[in-house]
Amino acid sequence: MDLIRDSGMHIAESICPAPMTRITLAEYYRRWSGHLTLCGGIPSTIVLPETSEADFEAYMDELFKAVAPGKRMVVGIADQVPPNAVFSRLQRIGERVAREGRLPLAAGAFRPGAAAAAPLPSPAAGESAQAPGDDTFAQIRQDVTKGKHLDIKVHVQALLDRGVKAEAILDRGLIAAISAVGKRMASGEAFIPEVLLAARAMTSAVAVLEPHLAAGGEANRGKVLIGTVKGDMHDIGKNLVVTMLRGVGFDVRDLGVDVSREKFCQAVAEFNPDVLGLSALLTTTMMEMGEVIRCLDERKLRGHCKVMVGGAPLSQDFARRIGADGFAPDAVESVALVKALVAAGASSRV
Ligand code: B1M
Repeated sequence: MDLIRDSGMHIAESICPAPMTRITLAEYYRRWSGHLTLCGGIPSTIVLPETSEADFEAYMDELFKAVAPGKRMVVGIADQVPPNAVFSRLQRIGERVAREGRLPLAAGAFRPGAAAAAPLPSPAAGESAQAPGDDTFAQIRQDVTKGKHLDIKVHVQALLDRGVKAEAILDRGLIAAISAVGKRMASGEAFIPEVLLAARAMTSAVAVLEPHLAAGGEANRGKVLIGTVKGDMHDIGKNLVVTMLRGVGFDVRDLGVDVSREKFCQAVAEFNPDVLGLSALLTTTMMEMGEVIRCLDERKLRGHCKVMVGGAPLSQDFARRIGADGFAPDAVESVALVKALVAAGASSRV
């Protein structure tokens, strides 16, 4: 970055920041803007239907803060507007630049998305921000945020001992906190080491919750093979799915993360599962799921093996488009879906 800054060039065109690449917009602006005029700054994935409305809005909320005071910045979509962009988002980008883009930008001054930067997501409908019980989870949310992987075990156990439900600890404590960390990561306020520490704390807390989340199983329900696709190292959500499925009696073989098509196909041939589960957390790796399915089809390995997909950027529609047999938005739903897929047996698609 320093070589480009010092090169004598005047313009850096098609700046494509995180989440599509590794460098945040705030970082580009901080390091280059006194020397180069920056063009771009909005990754093209942000306007694709695969990116949720919430993530699109959160990105736009952070944009003006990231490039304040805004000199030598020409906002645009890098490196081009993709053909399948959601048109209304292009309109909203224009509207927001017109409304909020007056120079000099004061970092944070025009941000309607204060909620996106808040430490916790909004409470559920019908629940006030100060609803009774919200404080109950404050300590473990803080443990995740600060990466306290030892303290969190004690705190989670204390909540369980008080009779607080494991599902509530997971949803309102752990997932709420890791989601907030993710938002800070997207806006350049949190960096990989911090996220790794948060992920480690979350993993050690889930280990304490596991026996409580997955109680009451019956043996021999069927066989499930599961893994995170090639190029993707995220496994916290996938591991929760594994815990829930094992808990209700499925025989689960977990191939881990960064699993190649070849490895999935070999394992399907050997293990002969009723269901193959594919997980992906990145918009850049979700397309790999379709390739795995194509590979299975080519090798005629989908006889009675159904394919379930899951992961935050996915949707039912995406699952249908890549030829999966089902999509589960979370670990609880994945249990119901696997039961249905095993029961359905043969070849019906979503
Ligand atoms: Co990553 N990361 N990350 N990260 N990370 C995200 C996903 C991101 C949204 C953060 C952000 O920018 N806001 C972003 C993706 C953006 C995009 O693609 N559009 C992102 C990025 C960009 C990256 C890197 C590229 C960062 C970089 O290097 N610049 C890098 C990629 C590395 C790689 O994979 N090649 C990276 C790295 C990492 C860490 C290693 C630091 C760490 C992962 C640690 C680990 O998993 N062991 C990490 C983390 C922790 C996150 C966030 C903060 C949290 C993910 C998580 O665990 N959520 C995440 C932001 C976010 O999600 N808010 C983020 C909690 C978990 C319970 O939920 O995984 O959604 P989830 O699982 C749910 C459902 O999705 C579903 O059930 C689960 C439980 O209910 N589900 C399934 C999941 N899999 C399923 C499979 C099924 C069924 C349901 O059937 C098979």
